[in-house]
Amino acid sequence: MNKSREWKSFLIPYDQAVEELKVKFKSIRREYQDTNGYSPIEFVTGRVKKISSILEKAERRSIEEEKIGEEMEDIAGLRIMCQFIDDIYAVADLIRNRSDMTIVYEKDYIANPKESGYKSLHVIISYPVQTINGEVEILAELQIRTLAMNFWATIEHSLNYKYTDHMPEHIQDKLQKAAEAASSLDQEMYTIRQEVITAQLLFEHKSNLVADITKNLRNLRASGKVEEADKFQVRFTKLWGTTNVEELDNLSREIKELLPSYRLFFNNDLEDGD
Ligand code: 0O2
Ligand code: 0O2
Repeated sequence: MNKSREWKSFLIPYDQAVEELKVKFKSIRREYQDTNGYSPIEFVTGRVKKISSILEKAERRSIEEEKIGEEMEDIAGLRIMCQFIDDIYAVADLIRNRSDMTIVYEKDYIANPKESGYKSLHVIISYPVQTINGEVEILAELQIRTLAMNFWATIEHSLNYKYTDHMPEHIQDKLQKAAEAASSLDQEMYTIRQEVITAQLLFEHKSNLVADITKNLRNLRASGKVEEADKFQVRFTKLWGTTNVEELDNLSREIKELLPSYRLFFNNDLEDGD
């Protein structure tokens, strides 16, 4: 078998793990949004390490080629971005309680930032992947961080790539200051956490109301109550661009109150009006 095909087959479970884990963490986000309205996960990205980076790291760490799977933890990597620092630990708790992945160990670079100024919580997991040859247990690295930590790490990573091991001192200094500024930003944002969450919940509630009203106005028209629907429509047009959620709530209720009696007659033609 040629080398490139060997690498391809070695990386298959890692590729699959990244795809599966992205789906799982995105589903957690959706589930939180649909139930709580607020999710500790803001967004998720993932990647499989490039072969050149795997080889470079193996050489740097003196890892023999046959031991790469056992000893290199970040071939499969997920980044989970959070709005606030305590969301990071909420996500870590969530991972601890799952039965489909096992935590091998954690590195808390928030409590103990790296010399560079890097902050993130790294959770190394063992994750079972089903392949055509049976189950394979692989390691994956979950980097959990705030948006500010992610901003800093992304920029610093690019600069590191440019300068490799020879980052000029004045740039190192700037990065140190930027890391401190990112931490202050996280702390400042934390002090208005509740306001931010309330605003987001309100936004989510309003989006749901607008969707509901639009759907139920269609249902009302379909049931023949065109005149009533037109009147509601006028009120809705005035209201939907405003922040008057209370009035939107009232409007939504009034429309719904008209619907059930019509449902009896037009059951099959109506969309779900709940
Ligand atoms: P949605 O509905 O846009 O949230 P993918 O292939 O899309 O599963 P991949 O390749 O791992 O994901 O990473 P990619 O394409 O860099 O981004 C993954 C998701 O993160 C995408 O959303 C991006 O929109 C989202 N994303 C990236 N940067 C930011 C950011 O700064 N803020 C926010 N809020 N989201 C960001 P999805 O998964 O396509 O869905
Ligand atoms: P990628 O895919 O380019 O991100 P090491 O031997 O230091 O490479 P180790 O000890 O196995 O790695 O793990 P560590 O240092 O806990 O975490 C490695 C990953 O964390 C890195 O992956 C980065 O993604 C991130 N990271 C760690 N330190 C820093 C830092 O100072 N700045 C930035 N921007 N990111 C950091 P790689 O290897 O860079 O791969």
